Amino acid sequence: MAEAGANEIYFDDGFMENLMANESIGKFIEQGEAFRTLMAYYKCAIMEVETKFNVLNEDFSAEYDRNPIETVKTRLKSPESIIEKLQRKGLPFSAESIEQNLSDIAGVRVICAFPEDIYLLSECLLEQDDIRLIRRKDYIAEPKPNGYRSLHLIVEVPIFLHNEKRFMKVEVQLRTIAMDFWASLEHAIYYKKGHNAEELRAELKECAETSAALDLRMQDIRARLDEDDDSV
Ligand code: 0O2
Repeated sequence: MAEAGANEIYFDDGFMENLMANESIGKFIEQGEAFRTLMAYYKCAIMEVETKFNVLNEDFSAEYDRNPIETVKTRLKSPESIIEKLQRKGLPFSAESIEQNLSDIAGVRVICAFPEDIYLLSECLLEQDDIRLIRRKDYIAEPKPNGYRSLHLIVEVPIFLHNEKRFMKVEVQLRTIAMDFWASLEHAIYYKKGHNAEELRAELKECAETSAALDLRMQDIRARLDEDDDSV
C-alpha cells in the first residue's frame, strides 16, 4: 500500500467492502459531495454563533468590566458519529435526512464562571432578531437523574452564501466550569462496567450536587462583592 500523505487516510479493502455491503451506508458514501457541502454550511453556522458569543463577551467586558464567558468550544459531529446516530434512530442515510432529523451536527459549548451568566447569555442570544429558537432544555433547573446539568438550546442561525440565505441548526450548550468538569468525568465513566461502576456513578451524582451548591455559593460571594463595590 502507498504511504499516506499528511492529509490522506487509507482504509484497507476489507473496511471499505464491509461499509459498501451495507446498502444505506453505501448510498451515504455516494452522497459524498452533498455531505461535504452540508458540513461546510454547518461550519459556517458554528462560526456565526461563536462570533455572537464573542461579541457579547466583549460587550459585557467594555460595559461592566467583566467577562461572563470563560471559554467557547466548538465541534462538528464526526462522520462516524453521524452514521452511528442515523443508524441508531433508523433514519435514512442522506444529506437531506441529516439536515431534517439531526440537530446536533454543529455544536457550540459556552463555559461560564457563574450560573446566572448562563441565563443572561442565553437571553441575549435568543433576543437577537436573526436567531430562531427550536428547542430549549434546562438541565440546570431539572438535572438529569445522573446529576448532569447544562442549559441546551437548539437554534437556527442564517448563513449568507453567494446565492442564498440558509438557516442552519446549531446545538448550544451553556454550563459553568464546574458543570463542564463534572460532565467530562461522567463521560469517562459512562461506558465503564464492572463491580464498582454503580458505586462510582452514585459518588459522581453526589459530586454534581456538591458542585452545584458550590457554584451558587460562589455566585453569592460575587454578588456581595459587587454590592460592596457599588456602596463605595
Ligand atoms: P457529543 O459528542 O457531546 O455531541 P438528541 O441529540 O436530541 O437526539 P438528546 O438526548 O435529546 O439527543 O439530547 P440532549 O439531552 O440535549 O443531550 C445531547 C448532548 O448533551 C450529548 O451529546 C452530550 O454532549 C450532552 N449530554 C447530555 N446528557 C449528558 C450526560 O448525562 N452526561 C454527559 N457527560 N453529557 C451529556 P452526545 O451526542 O452524547 O455527544
